Amino acid sequence: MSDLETGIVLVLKSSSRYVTREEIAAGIGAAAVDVESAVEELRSRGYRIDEVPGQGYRLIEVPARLDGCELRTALQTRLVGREIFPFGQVTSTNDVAFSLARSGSPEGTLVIAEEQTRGRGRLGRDWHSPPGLGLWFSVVLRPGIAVHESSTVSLSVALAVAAVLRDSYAVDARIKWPNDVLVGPRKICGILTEAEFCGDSVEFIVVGVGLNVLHMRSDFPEGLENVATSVSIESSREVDRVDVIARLLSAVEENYLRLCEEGFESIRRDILPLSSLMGNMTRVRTGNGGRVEGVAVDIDGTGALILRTENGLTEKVVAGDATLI
Ligand code: BT5
Repeated sequence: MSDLETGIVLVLKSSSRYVTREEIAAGIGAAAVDVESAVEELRSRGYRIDEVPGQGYRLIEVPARLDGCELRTALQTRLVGREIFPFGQVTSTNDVAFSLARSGSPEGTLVIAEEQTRGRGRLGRDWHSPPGLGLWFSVVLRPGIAVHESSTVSLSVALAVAAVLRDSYAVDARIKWPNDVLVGPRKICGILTEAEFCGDSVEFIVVGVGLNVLHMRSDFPEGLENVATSVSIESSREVDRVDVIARLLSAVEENYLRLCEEGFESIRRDILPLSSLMGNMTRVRTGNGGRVEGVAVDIDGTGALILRTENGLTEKVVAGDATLI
């Protein structure tokens, strides 16, 4: 989507009346003749733009799909989404973002898809990503942290998701260490971070976010209908995917910059009261087939979960799948 098209959509959105070709051109510093062809291009992409001779253009409707132009005009971020790769269908946005990151794409690059055919969770698990219902996206970040601090990035993103759901949609979202956002026992969002390392430091991290947005209960397949939920199911407010992602990416950026500039401590303090595990008996299955049980008492400065076990000792868990007992 060109800057010209993005500019036209912004001008039309900011006006409730008809705007002439010349006014648009002057507003965005383009030639009037180019405005005409760009409007045609926007129409071919699903924008309904009315035209009245002598009065100009008026935006009637934007495409229902998540369109690159719509995103560009909605985003209020400086870093996240400064390059956007929108797809109709993709295997996994994390796969695309990972190769982009490897080939040097800048920090903040956003890959987003209407549908993923092989959406992934952790440890090879599937992530259900049907078309038109959710937000399935990945962001390339280059935080300059040590390998053992990697989980602070996904926790910062989880906090951003939970805060937006709480503040803008009145959803009682909680963070389940290490990578889920839940409403009650149901999962509304999963986060998958995949990183490339250089020695002891992180070269880049791809943060993949899957947020169920417009699903009704019947949209979830067997097996997920009792464990998954969506923003539309949980919120009584109007839910629009472009609005949701604009808010989400602003919050992700804010937390990420806070993490890079101030460290994890203030984010950690915000996470603790929203953590679904804190103070509760928790079982964590660790990657190597191990199992730790205890009361979750803290998340430390590296993002690790601290459990107090039955014998009164504290155990630090760096990664794993946590469930409440
Ligand atoms: C996660 O894994 O929760 C990370 C999910 C990350 C998805 C995003 S979408 C954009 C980007 N591209 C990708 O390919 N992935 C990322 P995990 O903790 O392993 O949870 C996976 C489990 O969640 C599955 O085994 C199911 O039980 C459940 N699940 C699958 N799809 C779901 C959905 N849409 N909503 C809620 N739960 C789901």
